[in-house]
Amino acid sequence: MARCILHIDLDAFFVSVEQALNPELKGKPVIVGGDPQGRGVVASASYEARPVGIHAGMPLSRARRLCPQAIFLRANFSRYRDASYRFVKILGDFSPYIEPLGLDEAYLDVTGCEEPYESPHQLALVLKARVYQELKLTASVGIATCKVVAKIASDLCKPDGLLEIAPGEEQAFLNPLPVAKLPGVGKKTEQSLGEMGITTIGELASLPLHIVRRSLGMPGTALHSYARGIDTRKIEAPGEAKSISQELTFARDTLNRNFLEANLHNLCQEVCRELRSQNKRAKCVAIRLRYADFRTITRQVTLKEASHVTRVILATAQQLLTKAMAQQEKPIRLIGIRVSGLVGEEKQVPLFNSATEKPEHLDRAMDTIRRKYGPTAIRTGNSMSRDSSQMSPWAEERFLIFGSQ
Ligand code: DCP
Ligand code: CA
Repeated sequence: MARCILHIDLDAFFVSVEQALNPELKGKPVIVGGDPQGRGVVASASYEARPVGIHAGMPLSRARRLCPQAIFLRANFSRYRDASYRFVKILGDFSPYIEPLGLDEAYLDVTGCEEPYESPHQLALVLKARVYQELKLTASVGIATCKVVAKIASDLCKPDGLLEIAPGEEQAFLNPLPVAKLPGVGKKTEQSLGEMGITTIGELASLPLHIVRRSLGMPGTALHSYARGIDTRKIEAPGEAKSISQELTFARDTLNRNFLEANLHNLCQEVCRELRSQNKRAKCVAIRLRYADFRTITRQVTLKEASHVTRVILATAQQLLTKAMAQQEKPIRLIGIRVSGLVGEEKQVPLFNSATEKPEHLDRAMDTIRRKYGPTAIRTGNSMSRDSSQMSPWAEERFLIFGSQ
């Protein structure tokens, strides 16, 4: 029996969450990113802002020039995480086979889950309606017999669309589309294929496999199958996060030690809060520094005992920062922290360890308060100085990255 896969992607996610919370923003060009005067980039743009060419990843300064009347908002990650959680929960009412990708998209295998719906199409309509009723967010949905076709379909019908590719129609659907629509085809692959005179998915599909392999190497095999509408990948439940990281790009390059430490403190707090909410501890702590010339270094150490205590992780990160700054005196553009070697609570450090227990209780109490009243409700020690006016670091902030990077 043919499988029935849905790919569901929320439209203009960060912006739509802001619009759902403040309806005055609806129907207007809205851009979520960092400070438009600074060096941040566009994270999400409303569809009203897109006709002039604004897209994710574009420097905010350029977006401001292209669309001066746009409303610029800073990203509020806890809101997006909350919406994402509720989105995935709704999906769970339609099928247990969910594979979330990032915060705002997921595959759903609904093979055999049609009951009580007349068809996958009707199921998708009900799903879209629920997402809208409960979250005030629109979703675009692709329906197909495999992941790659469902994903391309949802992309093509954005925003607020629904596109079903019937079994057997995959190749005809894909043939005329540009190769760049295939997930995995980036600028470089597009260029390599272009040099071979291949611009559409159909042209790629009709090439003999060994020619594709010669040009693109091993990844060419999968791309060649996808181009022919063949994709046997199953829906995979999200794996355990292998690392948690967060980083920050400054508005101005800096060598100011206090400023760097204050930001490191904030990043550590975020990462440790996430560790605790996942009931995990980390064995390895790494910092990442990007210098003004974009050279990027990573320094890592392994802890004697896995920890999720902010004070412990921060002390380690500070040592790494001290060492790195002693070796290199160039102004810094970006600072990041990553914890990895994650272990579950059952493998925790000895009970009644008075050295770690108190800070841990304090951390947990602070997590509760921040969850209730927002991230700025409490500041401790060094993290306070991040607010001081000569240190306005906020330019670009990516959300917490869970994964194996
Ligand atoms: N995002 C980001 N930086 C990027 C790309 C995306 O911070 N360079 C964040 C903001 C987006 C969210 O991830 O809202 C989802 O990314 P999408 O690529 O799905 O973009 P949108 O949901 O904003 O728009 P679309 O309607 O095209 O899906
Ligand atoms: Ca999206």
